[in-house]
Amino acid sequence: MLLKREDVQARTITEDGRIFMEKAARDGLETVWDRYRAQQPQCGFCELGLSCRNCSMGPCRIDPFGEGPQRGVCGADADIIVARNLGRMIAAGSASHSDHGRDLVEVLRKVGEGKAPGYGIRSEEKLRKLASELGVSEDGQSVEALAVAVAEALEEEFGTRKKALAFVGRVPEKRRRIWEKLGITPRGIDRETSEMMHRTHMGVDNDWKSLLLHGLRNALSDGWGGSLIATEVSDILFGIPQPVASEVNLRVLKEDQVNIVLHGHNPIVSEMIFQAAQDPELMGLAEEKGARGINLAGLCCTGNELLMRRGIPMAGNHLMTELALSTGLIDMMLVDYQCIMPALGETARCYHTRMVSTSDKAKYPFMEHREFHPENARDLARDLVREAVENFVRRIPAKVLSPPGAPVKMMAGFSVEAIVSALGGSAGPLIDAIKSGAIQGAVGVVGCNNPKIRHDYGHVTLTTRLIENDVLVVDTGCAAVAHAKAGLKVPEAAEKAGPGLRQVCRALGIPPVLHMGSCVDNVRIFDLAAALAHALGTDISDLPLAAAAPEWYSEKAVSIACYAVASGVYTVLGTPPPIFGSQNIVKLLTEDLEGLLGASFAVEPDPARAADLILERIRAKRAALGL
Ligand code: XCC
Ligand code: SF4
Repeated sequence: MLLKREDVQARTITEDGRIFMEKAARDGLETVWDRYRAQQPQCGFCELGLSCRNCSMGPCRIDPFGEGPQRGVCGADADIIVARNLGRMIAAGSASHSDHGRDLVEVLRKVGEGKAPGYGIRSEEKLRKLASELGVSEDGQSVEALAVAVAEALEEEFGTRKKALAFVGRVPEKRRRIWEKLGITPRGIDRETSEMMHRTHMGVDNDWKSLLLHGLRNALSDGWGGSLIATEVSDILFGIPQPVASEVNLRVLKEDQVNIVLHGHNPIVSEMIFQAAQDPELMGLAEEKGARGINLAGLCCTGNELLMRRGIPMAGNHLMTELALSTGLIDMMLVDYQCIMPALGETARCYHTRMVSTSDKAKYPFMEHREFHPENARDLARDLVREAVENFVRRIPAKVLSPPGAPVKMMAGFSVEAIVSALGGSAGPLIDAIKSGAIQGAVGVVGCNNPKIRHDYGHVTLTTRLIENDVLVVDTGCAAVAHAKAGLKVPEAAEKAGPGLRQVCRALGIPPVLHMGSCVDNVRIFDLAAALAHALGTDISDLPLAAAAPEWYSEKAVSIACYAVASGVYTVLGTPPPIFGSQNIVKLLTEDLEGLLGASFAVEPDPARAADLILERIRAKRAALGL
């Protein structure tokens, strides 16, 4: 399977990506790009959102040219089918984030009950803040008892019968009134997802507008519910991120050290592995085996979580996960859930790498399953690190290729708390910089990689344009890793920013692109936006803000994009979502939502043009504010 040089160039902008795509091909591996090619042409009905298999009278599809059938067997037309499909994508995304949140709440409760050895409360400050927000009385409670009470209150949010989630209280009042008027204030987190599955069953909600409105409500239950709980409880258990220096790309894997790579999303397992890797006994064992130490590195969002709090380096983002294995240097890869390609286990069989799955709800072909629970996590993490160390000597020299050169330096750890403290204690200086025009606006560039788009090209092109135009970029997830690899996350990158943003970054010693964390941490961006809106006495939709997901692939990204727009933030998608089979829905999402929510979607695969759309939007918002 030899690759043509042009193919490699067309697939990624990264140097390590190119080197290891060729290495993978030499080793006879099949990668995500090969499988993508083998799938061509992909189904046009599905691309347009026009196929349905929600029941067994089908599957059905609608002819987009108007010549063949215009209704499914049940009578559903294009609008209904597209809306139902989009609704189910949102439900799946929201469920993923929220279930991740639920797992953290379980650990919080077990910590309070003294049943989670090795875990603890790292941020009592955040625990107390949440307690007061949730109306949990702190009177005379020990920290442990408070942890249990807060966990109980959070469990209630998943199935609450209240009219609104507790965290809706963070949303500016004007926005809350919009949600009330539209009937999309999110209630119980699980309720909204479950209701979406119900509504999209054959013969339930057959009004495409009401289906889409519920989609927004379901997404809001993620953004102001499930994801937010995941982020806040992670901060309580593992600490609030603070600015930290680290490194990125495949060169963070070290030939002379035991390399353990953590891939997935939930910090519950990775934090325990981090602790075990500090153990002097295990470090001694590594030395005995001839290694100079135990090196941890991250992939995807579990990596981002560790990077944000511990400065652990990142090996890469979503499309680098297979290529990381092809270094032959990974002694163990531990995965939890989400974005872990089921191909990885088989890929690893070409090397000595031990692949270990850790979550009761996520198993994969050709991986060993070693299940983590709060009770056993500390001991199991030690066992696994020991096994990784023992595996170091089994490397296959003929299959090892050490990435040449040095990793790229980066800075991460920009929680809202860290940003506010970098600004000297309040959001005031940021507001002043926006008012004066030194910073024209702020944009969240987030989301995945997708083999449909040249790897990292969408992120880096868009973000470079934005900072050149004095727009501050905040990022999360795989986009953040792309920016870091491109060198945009060091204070010196201020050179690449326009004059206003450059000056602000220099004065504060920060990069022009601020790493705010993993994908659930997108809620940090909305917390910041809500705080700015409060400070200015306006709604989020009045601010010069936008969001973009230039290379998104995941259902989670659909949920994020929907809660972004419903929260008042204009959002540009690079990969086209499967909605183009319904002109009514395209018009609603890209135009009419503006009148209802003060924000809408745009779809623009060319990142340079996406930058223009965003800059235009920011100018219009500034003008409306009289800036
Ligand atoms: Fe997954 Fe979060 Fe997407 Fe990356 S960015 S591919 S969702 S790891 Ni979230
Ligand atoms: Fe076909 Fe309707 Fe069944 Fe969908 S729900 S598969 S459109 S009959």
